[in-house]
Amino acid sequence: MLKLYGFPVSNYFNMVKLALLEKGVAFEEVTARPSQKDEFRARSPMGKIPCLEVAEGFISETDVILDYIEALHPGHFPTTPFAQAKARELMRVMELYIELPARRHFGHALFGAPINQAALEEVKPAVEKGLAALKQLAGSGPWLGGASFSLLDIYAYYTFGYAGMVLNKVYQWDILAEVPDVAAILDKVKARATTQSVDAAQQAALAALMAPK
Ligand SMILES: N[C@@H](CCC(=O)N[C@@H](CS)C(=O)NCC(=O)O)C(=O)O
Repeated sequence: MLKLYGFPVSNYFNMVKLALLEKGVAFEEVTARPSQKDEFRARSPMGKIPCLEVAEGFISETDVILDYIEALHPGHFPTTPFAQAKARELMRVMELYIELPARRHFGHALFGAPINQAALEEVKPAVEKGLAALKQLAGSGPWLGGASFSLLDIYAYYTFGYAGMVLNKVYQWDILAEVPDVAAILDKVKARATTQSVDAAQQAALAALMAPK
């Protein structure tokens, strides 16, 4: 059986978990925190979560894991080369130009670390560019990838989860208001029973993490 390493606070872990649930693929969750220890880097070379254990070995990096799952259990990604390339372009834009810049404020907004002054100036214009690119690339619905619910919707949902919360806290900036069509799609993702179960586990894990020790 597939083993998914990570823990439910992680937005990337939750992307893979939701994809597996949506596809009805059996998997086991193995609790793991990011770690630079040799033992964990043997599984996930950058020490990040998630990683996936399959019969032949380990796979890390969320988009690569999603590709692998889709190859085994198709149905949630475009099938023609150009549409696949455009879908990957959209996912890359969300990761590199929305999630990653917003991540520079995660320590402060989620865990009370001091604000990163350089990030305060740099992040907002970076995310503005990412949102403009997303707007340009997103089709006309009803889902991000077109006619049907796909990995793109899953990727977007967990990209915007923390990024939205954090940028709101730091800049009082509602990034979803900038992309209302995407916001409407994410509302539909949120309403799915699978998403609700992933989100409930995330909330419980977050509450445990924040609880006074
Ligand atoms: N590019 C990676 C990002 C994964 C990632 O950043 N995971 C976080 C947890 S949400 C992590 O492991 N952080 C620890 C670190 O960056 O060392 C992916 O797509 O899986």
